[in-house]
Amino acid sequence: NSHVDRSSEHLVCCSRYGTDKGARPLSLSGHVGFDSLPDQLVNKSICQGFCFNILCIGETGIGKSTLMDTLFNTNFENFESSHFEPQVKLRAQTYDLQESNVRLRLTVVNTVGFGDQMNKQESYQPVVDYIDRQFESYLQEELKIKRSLHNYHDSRVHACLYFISPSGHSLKSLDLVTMKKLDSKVNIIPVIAKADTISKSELHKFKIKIMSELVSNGVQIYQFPLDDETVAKVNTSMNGHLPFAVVGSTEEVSVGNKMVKARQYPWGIVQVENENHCDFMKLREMLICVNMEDLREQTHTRHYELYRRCKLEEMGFKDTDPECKPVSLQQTYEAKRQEFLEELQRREDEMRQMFVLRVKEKEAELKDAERELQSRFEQLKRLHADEKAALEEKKRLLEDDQSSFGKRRAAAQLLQAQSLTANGKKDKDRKKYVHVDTKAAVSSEQ
Ligand SMILES: Nc1nc2c(ncn2[C@@H]2O[C@H](COP(=O)(O)OP(=O)(O)OP(=O)(O)O)[C@@H](O)[C@H]2O)c(=O)[nH]1
Ligand SMILES: [Mg+2]
Repeated sequence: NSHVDRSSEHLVCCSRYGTDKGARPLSLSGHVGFDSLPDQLVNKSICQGFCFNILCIGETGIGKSTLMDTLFNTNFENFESSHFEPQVKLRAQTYDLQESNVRLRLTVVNTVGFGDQMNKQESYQPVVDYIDRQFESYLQEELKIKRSLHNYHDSRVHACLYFISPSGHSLKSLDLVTMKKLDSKVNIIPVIAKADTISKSELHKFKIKIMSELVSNGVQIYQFPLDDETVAKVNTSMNGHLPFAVVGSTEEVSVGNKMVKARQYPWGIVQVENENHCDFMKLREMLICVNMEDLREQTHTRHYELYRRCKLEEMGFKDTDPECKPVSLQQTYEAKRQEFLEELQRREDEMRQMFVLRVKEKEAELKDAERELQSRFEQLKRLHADEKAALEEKKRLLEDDQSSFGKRRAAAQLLQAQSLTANGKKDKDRKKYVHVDTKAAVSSEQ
């Protein structure tokens, strides 16, 4: 049955393409088989499995983990955070889930410590950075020569559940500033958390207030798409219920003869899946059953595309030149390369000139130093010569003294010798007289 329907749809599509591209529509006279393409796609998708990433932004203890557990009918790993985290951290956990034969790789990212900072930027900036990082790693994979996008774990955030505190008053400035920072990066689905704590009339007014505040602050939230006729009606009606007021609970309570997920109070029971009690069912229907694929597609075609465009433009790539003529990537690359080489050349010349200048300066410095050394040397040489001359003079004087002293000594020696000789003669004579006298004395005694 579906084959028959789809083949007629295909003919419509072909004729649409025909008018768009100028191709001639042709009718087929028999079965060809390409009407099975959608089934081929379905089979391929089932084989590959799906991937979906949800980011939960909300103050500590607002009910993020409970809602996720309730949405996916399971117990994810939950860590209670304190209000004293020094900074906001993003905790991502990935799970493989299976429902009938469909496998879903689900990543739940939680903001830990969000809203506990004095400075609002400290709360939202880590979230912005996280989203950008996921885009960046996808872009890097896409830019690789050897890409493996078919088995790449896509961590880009497909849906962002923004948990609004059920104050019944208005949005906080942190809510507005955070959503404003994120609305061009991610599909924001605002939800009023713990909606069981707010009365029906207050909730109605609160929803209107929130929507008008979002509009007046220019915050773009995700709108359920209306282009697919099969879901346009439900999506239109659901867009009117935003933001969804949700209640989370994994506790089973017996109501009538069945067990339902509910929160029990002394005065009554709030049933999570009862549309009269809260919008939980609407959220699950819209997020998972109807628009999950659109959320993935919007992430890729709108948000990632914007990120990619800005990044490539930042890197200097453009689709057109200044005269609006189309430029290929190759041309841009060549132009960039040329620009780079010229810049390199310019820098090299600059460095060379600088080098020559420095060498000249150094040379001049060295010459000055050499001159100074030379003059110092000359001065020392002169000093040395003067000292030498003075010493020579002293030596000469000394030698003169020495020679005159020698002469005087020789004269003195001569004199001494003469006087010695003279004295010796006198002594001899005296001795001779003494000898004669003695002899005379002896002879007289005899
Ligand atoms: N009244 C009410 N309480 C709720 C609801 N959802 C969760 N809670 C309660 O709020 C408390 C915190 O819930 P969590 O789901 O752990 O909140 P959280 O945002 O994940 O907290 P952190 O991860 O620690 O920041 C628990 O006591 C929940 O039972 C709700 O819809 N209504
Ligand atoms: Mg939690």
